[in-house]
Amino acid sequence: MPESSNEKLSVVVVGAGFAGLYLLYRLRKMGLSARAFEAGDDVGGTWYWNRYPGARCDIESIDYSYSFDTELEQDWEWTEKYATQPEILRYAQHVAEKHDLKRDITFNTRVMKAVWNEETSLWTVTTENGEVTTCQYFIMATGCLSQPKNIDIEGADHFGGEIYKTHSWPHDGVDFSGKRVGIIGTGSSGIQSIPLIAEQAAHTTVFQRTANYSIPAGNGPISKEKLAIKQRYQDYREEARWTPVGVPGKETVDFTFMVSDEDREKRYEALWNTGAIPHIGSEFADILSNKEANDTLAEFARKKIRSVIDDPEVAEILSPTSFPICTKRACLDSGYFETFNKPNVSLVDIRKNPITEITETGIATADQNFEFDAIVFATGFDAMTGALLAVDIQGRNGQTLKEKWADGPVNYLGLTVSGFPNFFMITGPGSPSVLSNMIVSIEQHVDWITDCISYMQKENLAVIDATLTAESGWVKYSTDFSDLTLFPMANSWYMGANVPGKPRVCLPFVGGVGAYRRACNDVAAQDYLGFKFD
Ligand code: FAD
Ligand code: N01
Repeated sequence: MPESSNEKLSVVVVGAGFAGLYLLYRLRKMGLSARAFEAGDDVGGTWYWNRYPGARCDIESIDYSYSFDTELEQDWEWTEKYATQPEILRYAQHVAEKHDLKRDITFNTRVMKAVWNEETSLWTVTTENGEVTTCQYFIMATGCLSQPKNIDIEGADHFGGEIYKTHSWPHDGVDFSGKRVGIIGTGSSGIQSIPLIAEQAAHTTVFQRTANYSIPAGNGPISKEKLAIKQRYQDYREEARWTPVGVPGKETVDFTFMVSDEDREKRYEALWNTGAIPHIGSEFADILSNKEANDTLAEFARKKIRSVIDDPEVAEILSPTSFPICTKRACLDSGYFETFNKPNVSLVDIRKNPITEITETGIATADQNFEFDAIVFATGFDAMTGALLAVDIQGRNGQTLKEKWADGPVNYLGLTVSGFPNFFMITGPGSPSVLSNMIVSIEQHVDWITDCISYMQKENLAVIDATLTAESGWVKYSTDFSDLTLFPMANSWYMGANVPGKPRVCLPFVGGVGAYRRACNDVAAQDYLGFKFD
């Protein structure tokens, strides 16, 4: 990277995860000058930062991979059904090297501010080092789950022992041998890391606020049937693009109470044994919209928990009841529940016995003080909007994105925001993103955005902005869709409910990847209906 300030580019990209990498690839193919700024010191995004023990994908490797490079998809060999974090990171690094992408990425550099200039129709982007770049298009590829949630527990900085956070795990790993470890958080990150930490530590204490649904991963080698997909990979990818979640599977046509209790049980059993996270909520067409239907699957999941836990009181605490199954992202685990049968693992129900503060020596709850050598925070993210709002983005008339989104992240197609010209988001709020196989969604977004820029070049158009009417229409459509489902019943990060003070809105578009793609394609086919060009 030239050290110069005031570099002028066609496009500035923020982030070098899977989204930033593919975007750079496409922009370069179009002959545009582009640079990505990345806060980390390497590519990979999620898979660069989240190096905690047990971190791995919950979408099968055959599905969770790029489709744009047919040579890559044939040459790359995944070693397991669900790839581990180190393997996915190697894959991202391999892609960056294969396509020589790193020369257009400035690492260790956080973007702090981006301001639209109405006179020049350019964005001015400033990094934390004070470097200033101007560009025609400003694209945030900053990820949905990259901005950690602030630790909102009193005294967190008083602890004298070791502190670890799953989202920014030390690169050299951590040795917990002989240590007393406390872990706060039982979302996917907690559920993946707890069994491995407990294997090593002298004693592990898990602080659970909300019990979670989790399915056994049944990880292992990739099956012959799955490997055979490589012979028709591009057709399979095309199929994936039109499914609800970006992974091919059978279309659900049955409703829960159309089948006998016995048949339903058999179908749930089969589902459980495949560890099929993408399809868990769609075994029946009404699981995500009818609470009674949802209860049948939720009770099945609770029965599974009770069947593996020795102590009925512990089983009770671990059994989720406070939200419908699949309205928070269901987890995929390897021996999570069984871990609580170990003599050196304790569970604290902090709904009944709340954490009062973190002390110099451990964690104090209402009725007990715990002493630890290390505390692990697996407390999640300010999802979907956190990384976008962490940058001071100023659009037309000096309006900031923070002001515009004070009551929730209004947007058009989850890709653009009215009043913020030539600004795009990859997998932003209002898109299916986190409810899908994210690589499928990332590729679709990048393709749509780069096609839009090509269209503008061809038509000699300099500025694109979504109309307020189109934006309100999309927000209404999105909200109406989520209101038809059970998603609003959960205090989930999908609803912004995990971050105090965050507006409660369903952040992802729940209508599915295929329907969403159709809507985006329709807009483009009608000369970008809902946008104004200058
Ligand atoms: P990210 O990978 O998050 O990359 C964004 C990058 O932007 C980061 O490197 C960050 O440092 C950088 N950045 C952010 N703000 C700035 C700034 N202001 N300046 C400079 N750089 C910045 N999805 C699935 O589909 N299946 C899974 O199994 C799955 N597992 C996951 C497991 C974990 C632990 C987590 C956290 C997420 C998981 N996801 C999964 C979602 C995952 O985030 C996506 O699949 C995908 O990796 C996102 O890629 P991205 O490039 O959009 O964002
Ligand atoms: O975060 P989370 P995550 N006091 O928000 C608890 C993806 N992912 O990092 O539920 C006490 O899910 C909080 O409690 P509660 C995936 O999309 C995928 O685990 O708010 N507890 C919860 O238990 C996932 O959904 C994989 O009551 C506090 C936990 O911390 C997303 O990333 C692996 C607390 C946070 O869970 C986020 O997952 C990892 C407090 N003050 C991540 N604050 C795969 O398996 C929070 N908690 C592929």
